[in-house]
Amino acid sequence: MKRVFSGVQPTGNIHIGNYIGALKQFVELQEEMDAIYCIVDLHSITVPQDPRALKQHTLDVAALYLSVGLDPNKAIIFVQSTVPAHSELAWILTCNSYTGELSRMTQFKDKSKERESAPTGLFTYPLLMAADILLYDTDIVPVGNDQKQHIELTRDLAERFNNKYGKTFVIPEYRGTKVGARIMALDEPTNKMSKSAENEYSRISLLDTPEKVKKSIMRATTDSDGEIRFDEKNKPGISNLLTIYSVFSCLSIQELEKKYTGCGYGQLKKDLVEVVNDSLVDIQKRYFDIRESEELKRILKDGTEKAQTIAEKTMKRVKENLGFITL
Ligand code: ATP
Ligand code: LTN
Repeated sequence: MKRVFSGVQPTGNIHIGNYIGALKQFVELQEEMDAIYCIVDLHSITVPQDPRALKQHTLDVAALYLSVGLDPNKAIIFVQSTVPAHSELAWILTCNSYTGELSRMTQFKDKSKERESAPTGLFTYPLLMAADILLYDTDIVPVGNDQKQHIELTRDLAERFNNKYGKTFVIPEYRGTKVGARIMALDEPTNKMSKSAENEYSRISLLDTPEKVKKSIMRATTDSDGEIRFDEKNKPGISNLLTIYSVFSCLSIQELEKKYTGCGYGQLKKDLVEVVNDSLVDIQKRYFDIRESEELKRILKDGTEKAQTIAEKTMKRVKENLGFITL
């Protein structure tokens, strides 16, 4: 059976971009693969976090994993920092990587641009991500399109290591969704929808109220030509709304274009509000049942134990191949 691994940062505001680009695939893939899903708290501290909020957000993401349909009987769900091997392997990969290849990562370039001085962790972030993936002999990594370059780097690192030290790692593959691998911001549809964008109306979070969803969609930036047609280059706003509509309604983009021929943008937006809110109601109901339950911590503890067992095996192989002694 193939293995799937992925992770989400506990930085709050999980939005429909995260859901469409990543979480929805996680749920589908747990049915056909050996699935491991992580809450990557070590990644989140690459930028400053408030310790109390971090704790809350970690449990929030865990509860959201379950609310969108991850099943602890089918998938291992755990928190990254509870398995120390992630940091250990990240160091080993750091020593087998080059600053040149890390400097080419577009996420680093984008995120460091916003700051006067870039935190070192932001620079070495992809090595920790590679460690996450390689620790579990991962075949498939479902992520949004923004992470594709990190998966390519992971493949390079694994191949380099295997060539130098003998076969140690499985070479993983990127898996993106056909529709929605990059959901755009509602206010500026040429930017990706992001958790950290200042304008809260730029995104729809999974825990948003129906009123907030309505405001965000009704305010979404479109264009002035008035035609409902999918054309990402010339009509990024409408194309983004059609993509979101398609994912939540299970109608294809072509079906939607047909349905809305001759209609105004207002009608499309009004219907989209309803479609999104209907889907979020179910997720939110499950979320509030799970979030405060003891069950949640039990699931995470169980996940740590299972992940730890797999990670230890890989680390044994890595250390043996590197020439570290075992006593
Ligand atoms: P930020 O934008 O603040 O950096 P993020 O929204 O990218 O954060 P992550 O936890 O880093 O959040 O991402 C979780 C998953 O969601 C990743 O697989 C990522 O590729 C995916 N993802 C993030 N934004 C989008 C988007 N706009 N469209 C599709 N997938 C996305
Ligand atoms: N960098 C990813 C989160 C992440 C991840 C991973 C995804 C950390 N480790 C391993 C897949 C596999 C992001 O979403 N920004």
